Amino acid sequence: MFKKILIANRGEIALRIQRACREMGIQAVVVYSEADREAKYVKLAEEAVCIGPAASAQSYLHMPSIISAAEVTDAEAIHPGYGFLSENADFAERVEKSGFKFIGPTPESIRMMGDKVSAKQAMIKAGVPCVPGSEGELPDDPAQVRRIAKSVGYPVIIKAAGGGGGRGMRVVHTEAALIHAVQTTKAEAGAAFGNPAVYMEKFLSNPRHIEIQVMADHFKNAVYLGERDCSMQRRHQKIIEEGPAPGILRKLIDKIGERCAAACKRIGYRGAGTFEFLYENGEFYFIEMNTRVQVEHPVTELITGVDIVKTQIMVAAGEKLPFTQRQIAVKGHAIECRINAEDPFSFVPSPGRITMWHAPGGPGVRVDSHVYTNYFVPPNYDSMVGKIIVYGDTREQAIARMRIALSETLVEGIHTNIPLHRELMVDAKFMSGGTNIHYLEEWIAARKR
Ligand code: MV4
Repeated sequence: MFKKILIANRGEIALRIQRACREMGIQAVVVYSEADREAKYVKLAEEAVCIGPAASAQSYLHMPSIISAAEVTDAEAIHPGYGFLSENADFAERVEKSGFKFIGPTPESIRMMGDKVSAKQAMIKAGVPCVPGSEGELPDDPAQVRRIAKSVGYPVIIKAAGGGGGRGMRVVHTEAALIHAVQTTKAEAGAAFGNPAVYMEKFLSNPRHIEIQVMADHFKNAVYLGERDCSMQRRHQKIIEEGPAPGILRKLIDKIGERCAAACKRIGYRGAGTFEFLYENGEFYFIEMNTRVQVEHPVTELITGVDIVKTQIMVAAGEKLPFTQRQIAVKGHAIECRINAEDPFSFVPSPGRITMWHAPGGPGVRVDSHVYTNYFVPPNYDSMVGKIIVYGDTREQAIARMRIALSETLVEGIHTNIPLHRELMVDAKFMSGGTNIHYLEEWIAARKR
């Protein structure tokens, strides 16, 4: 096992990874920007290296500074967390070329999934069901593009191969609008991602966003760890995630999960990964794969008992997965609320000094957060200040525990979205379960303050 790991991230995930290291007897080195000097993950670390100014481009995204920090501290491996460099294949490659282990999949896997066209082609080959659409990249010939759209059936969606997470897509309802939409999306994709390639899919109007967590090792063992429902989102920012997904038959999840695990084996995937699906009318359609640990990983940890971050580290060190598929069972229900420093009505970020932070507790309540009373939330990064994750035997119990946890949470000095979560936890449609990806935005539009 590694003796020392460098954590190339900040905030709650830097603390989460540190906790896994501590449990495994591994020394953790953290890096921080000038804006994060006072962060809890820095204060708690046995070793911390300042890697630059507040701007991410000059600190958490600056590969030479991070690799130098690993060199001067004699770390053996680098954990990228989520966001920042976590899905940057060039970073993974440079980490390995500099003699460190990258805690994640190979650069080839990251590259394959970063290109949404090659990701989809790999999944089709592996028998994972995908949204019907163009076979690969759209050709240049407008006549051919029209023919493809006609056979897919309107409405269609044009997506950039280099996009993902909601960036670089355009819905097209009629043939009259098709060619202009393709050209605009291509131009934007070329400018934003350095890759003008686009592809086409049937546009699903009211899907849910369901994702399957997987873990794989170097020995072609791959296991799926159930699913999460991440449909409660606004502008592609998830705010509530839960597992299992309400109302979806376990048999169907198992069928899809087995395909995901088989796909991992086929492509030589290793580490943690997430298969994102749209779910509509009882069918699953693969859209993208994430090659990192995700913000919402605690939901899966609570319903399966697997420590995802520890397992990532074990696998990266060359150990076998410590469990088989037969040993994994989904039990109970977990819900995560992301607590953001933002106005609960306008969603405008609300950085600044937290004059009072009191975290909730009690049975089945987990809080993953890096903040504390007197902490200054810097304006330079994502507004998430923590996550409240609850577990219950049933979904009803989990919701009840979340209501209590939210009512116990006291934050002063900044605005947070806790009032929004409190309203949603008593919303009739949320309580029935199974709302789609549009629900939250519609609910916000109709909300009275
Ligand atoms: C779609 C779709 C409907 N049909 N693809 C948005 C994020 C990116 N991961 C894929 N996205 C979508 N792809 C087809 N063929 C609708 C969305 C979408 C969405 C997906 C998941 C969660 C929230 C969403 C919000 C708007 C649109």
